[in-house]
Amino acid sequence: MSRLVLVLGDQLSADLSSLAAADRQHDRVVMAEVREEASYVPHHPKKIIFLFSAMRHFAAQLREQGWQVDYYPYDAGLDSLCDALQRSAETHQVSEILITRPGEWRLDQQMRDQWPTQLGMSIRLLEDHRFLCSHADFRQWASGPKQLRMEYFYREMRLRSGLLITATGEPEGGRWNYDSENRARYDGTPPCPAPLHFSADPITREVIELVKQNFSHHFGDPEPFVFAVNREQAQTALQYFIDRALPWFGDYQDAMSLHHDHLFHSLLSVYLNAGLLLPMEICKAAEQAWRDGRAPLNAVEGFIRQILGWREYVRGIYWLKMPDYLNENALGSRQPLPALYWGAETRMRCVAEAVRATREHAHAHHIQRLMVTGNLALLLGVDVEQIHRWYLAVYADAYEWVELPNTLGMVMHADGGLLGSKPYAASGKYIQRMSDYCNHCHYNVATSENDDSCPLNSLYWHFISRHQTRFARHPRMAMIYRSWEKMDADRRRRIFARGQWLFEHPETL
Ligand code: FAD
Ligand code: DLZ
Repeated sequence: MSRLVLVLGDQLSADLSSLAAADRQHDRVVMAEVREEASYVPHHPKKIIFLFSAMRHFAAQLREQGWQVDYYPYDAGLDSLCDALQRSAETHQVSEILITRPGEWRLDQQMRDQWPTQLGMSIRLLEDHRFLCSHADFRQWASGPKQLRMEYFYREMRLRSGLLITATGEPEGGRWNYDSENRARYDGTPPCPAPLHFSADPITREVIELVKQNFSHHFGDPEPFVFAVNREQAQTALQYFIDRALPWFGDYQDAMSLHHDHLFHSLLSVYLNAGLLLPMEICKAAEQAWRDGRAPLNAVEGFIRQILGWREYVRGIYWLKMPDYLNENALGSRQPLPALYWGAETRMRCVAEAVRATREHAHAHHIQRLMVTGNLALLLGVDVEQIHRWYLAVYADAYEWVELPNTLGMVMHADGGLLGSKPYAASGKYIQRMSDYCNHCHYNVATSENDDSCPLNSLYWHFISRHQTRFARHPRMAMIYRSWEKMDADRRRRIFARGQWLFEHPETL
């Protein structure tokens, strides 16, 4: 009797707990490209190409290491991962199934509630040790403070990991957080590194054809496909980032540019989330660059905070709050997702650029996701489930455990302030300050009430006004409400009227 080890598409790590618990002489690995996973949202073609190719490369690597691998390509026609296990169990004497716990609640439930009956055998779910904070540790931390805040979680993670901590247990440089130094606008210097491109090998080329045949109806360009698809290439991408972009990551973290889609961002999330890289190795590589004098502290701290802090924090919140989290909608946002998110023409330059980058790269950087497409969705009151499914579909790094708290919590304030104490609502002034988009836009960012005024300005005040009862007494928003109240009543009426019209007619944006 052997055991089956199911390895999911985002579990491509050699030291995965399920592989560590198995015996390569007797047990069999199962990997499968299946309809259910490839279609639960219309994933960007580049995301599917990346995952199928990386899965095939990983399976080949496991075989080289002596594992028996049952690999079911998409053409095998399997509907679900459970069907793949069934297929392998039919041809081999199987006693048990080992699986490292999946990242998404949806699959975790299926594995616990449905699969054991369907398969007629027990499933052993193992912890995913690739994360730096376990579910149990996060739950314990969350049971302490009255208000959950990422900053305090992050400090604890710094102390636990020893990253950027002195011998006496203090934060390096004397401060925990250098965010205030990380808000520069980018004016073209220093030059951004050219994005690193990997050329497609025969495995990837075959997958590109498969995806073009089967998923051409999904939003997004399948080619050019330039991602790393195995661990070695992902490590090259990490080194490239550390050498060429990390020194400026902090300064330009919040900047946006018409001419540079990626600026100094790492583009590592897609590899990290699939398991080709591990969070601690990335953080240690960044810390070492600082210790060697190759990158400044504000950059390295800012970068480590994203991975050790935000990434672990949103995962903790997801597992703490699911499944109810999915249904939260504190601001009652129910407007349909405008067609411009799927590429329909818009005269808003910032939005057009973010959607174009998304279509071309299956990537947009954090500020584009948060302050452009996210801010617009918040101001327009877009239905939370629709915008969640959009973010889950269009980015190559998107998995529900990381995407949902960012969308529902950080962007839409649908959890009532759990992830961020106040909404990230912003007018066009923010975009103007952090980018060069407004100088090349149809709309006028200096006004709010005219036909050609920046829609974000009118919609911002519309948002402020329609949520007055909820936010007017919020200590960090009181000043905004005072400005709104101080405005001339006629002007206020005109701005609100334009906001209302845009709210009802987003197709005109
Ligand atoms: P960098 O800017 O180089 O940051 C370094 C790393 O930090 C990233 O690779 C990522 O692992 C981590 N990180 C940074 N910010 C966050 C964050 N807010 N939450 C979690 N990890 C973070 N990230 C995903 O990995 N998958 C998603 O599906 C996803 N959806 C998002 C949806 C919305 C609405 C928003 C606002 C953010 C989302 N993010 C998501 C977070 C962030 O935008 C991406 O991690 C980042 O843009 C990836 O590009 P990068 O690797 O160049 O990141
Ligand atoms: C995202 C994805 C896609 C598109 N396809 C597959 C697949 O065919 N087989 C597979 O094992 N995993 C795939 N994945 C990743 C899973 O959806 C992911 O493992 C779960 O959502 C848990 O995070």
